Amino acid sequence: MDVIKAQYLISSPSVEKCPPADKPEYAFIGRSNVGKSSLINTLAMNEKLARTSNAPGKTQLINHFLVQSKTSTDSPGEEWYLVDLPGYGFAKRSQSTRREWGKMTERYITQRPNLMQLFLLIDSRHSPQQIDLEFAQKLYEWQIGYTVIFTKTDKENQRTVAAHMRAFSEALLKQQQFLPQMILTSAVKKSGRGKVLQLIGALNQEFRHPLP
Ligand SMILES: Nc1nc2c(ncn2[C@@H]2O[C@H](COP(=O)(O)OP(=O)(O)O)[C@@H](O)[C@H]2O)c(=O)[nH]1
Ligand SMILES: [Mg+2]
Repeated sequence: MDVIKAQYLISSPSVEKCPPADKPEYAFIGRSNVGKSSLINTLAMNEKLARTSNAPGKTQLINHFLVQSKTSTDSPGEEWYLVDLPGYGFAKRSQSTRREWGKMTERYITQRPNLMQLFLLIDSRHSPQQIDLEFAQKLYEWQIGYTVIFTKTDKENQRTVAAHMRAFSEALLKQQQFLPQMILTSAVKKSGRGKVLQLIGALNQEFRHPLP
């Protein structure tokens, strides 16, 4: 898949305020600083794209990007949304801000009709973190399928990354029955980009307009 164009569209305070659910949508969530915006930039091959969503005041919002792609030169182009969700685990936030974040993201994740896949980003430099496992547990309770993306794999050697991935898988299997698909990425080396785009391309084919 070739990304032809990607642009920032809008930042929304709630699922109701999001753009019409008329295109397949892919959302990214994880701790603040895990690399969500960097991954979106890597997918779009535009280093400046997701910076908009890092602007003060926009960090608590649902940030939509519109992407146009092509799978081959003679196929018609496709349009889909990338969504940069506000991160969790930001220590300086108050209890009430965290509660707001929880309500907004839960409603977005469980109610957005065109959400084809949620990507849960995990920092590959660390052994399993409680906050990530708790969030994965919530997704399991809400019965939301997701794909795990390990970020920053350029920062550690392959053995360490593999050990962290294995430990995370083992921790997940203690709380859920099946393992999600897992993809290793680096925004520095641009690795894993093809795998994520391949998955998105396949899911784009499955997209059907939701009933009103
Ligand atoms: N080495 C390396 N640094 C990364 C990678 N992804 C993100 N970063 C850095 O991690 C920091 C947080 O990234 P950002 O995308 O803003 O995280 P977000 O808060 O989840 O959106 C920034 O300084 C990025 O440059 C990666 O794959 N490799
Ligand atoms: Mg960000």
